[in-house]
Amino acid sequence: MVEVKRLPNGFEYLEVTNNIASAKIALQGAHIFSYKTDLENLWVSSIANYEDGKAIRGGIPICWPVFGKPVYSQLNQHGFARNRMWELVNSKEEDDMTILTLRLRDTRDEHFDYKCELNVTFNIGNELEIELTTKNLDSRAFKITQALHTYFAVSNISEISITGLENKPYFDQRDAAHKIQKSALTIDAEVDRIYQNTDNTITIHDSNKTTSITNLNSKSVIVWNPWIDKSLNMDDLNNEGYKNFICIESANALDDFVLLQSAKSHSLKIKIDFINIV
Ligand code: TA6
Repeated sequence: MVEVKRLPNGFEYLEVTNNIASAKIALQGAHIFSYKTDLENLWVSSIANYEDGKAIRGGIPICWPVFGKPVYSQLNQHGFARNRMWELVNSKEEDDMTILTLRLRDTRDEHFDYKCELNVTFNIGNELEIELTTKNLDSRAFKITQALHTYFAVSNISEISITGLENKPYFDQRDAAHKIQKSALTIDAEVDRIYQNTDNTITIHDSNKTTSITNLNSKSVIVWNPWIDKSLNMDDLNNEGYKNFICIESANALDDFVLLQSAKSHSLKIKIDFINIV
């Protein structure tokens, strides 16, 4: 079942239910902010904003047509797709799987003045698959960077480990230095890193769950957690909130930008498999 729901302030979202999973996707930003199988798999801040023009702190914001705040662009951090209204253009329902496609009609901006089509397809079932497709309808080529900025719910940030990034180079956004990841990643301080030349699969090991993330057409992965001090300055994250999420973002960033020629398309695709340990 797919229903359109509205919060008292008019904020609209799609509520999806099938035999296996349920999900909530805000029309602003095509922003999935709940995906439940047995348990909730995505993290959302308890004081997140659900209102026009503000991205929800949590779930999977779509960063497009830029990731971050690159020096070559005057666009706002993470672009405008996460703050604009998308529309549902296709849905297919089976007992164990719901497939929804949303489209952003308004893809132009004074700082990104190209004609293109932007679609995102969600496959909601035993796994969560997301495909973000940009098609260039302009006569000129353009460049994008992008990310599916996933906030994964974790039981305790200090107790997880992340594998699949070993021996990979990364750009540390904290001190603007290039480094190499030596072993499995554990978190005990703020992290804000853009891993480069990444392989397809990254795994989060938690006490109650193993999450495997498979990326296609993407060679960059961002790992972010604001830790204590940064959290204190964020008005949509409470002080303890950082303990229960890790952002692992499937991206095309830095040198892994996408140069899209006229009439060509590019799809950033992820498949996430959450396996509960009983
Ligand atoms: O992806 C990591 C990052 O770019 C961080 O630098 C941090 O600022 C985070 O995203 C959240 O950005 P936002 O604009 O959603 O507050």
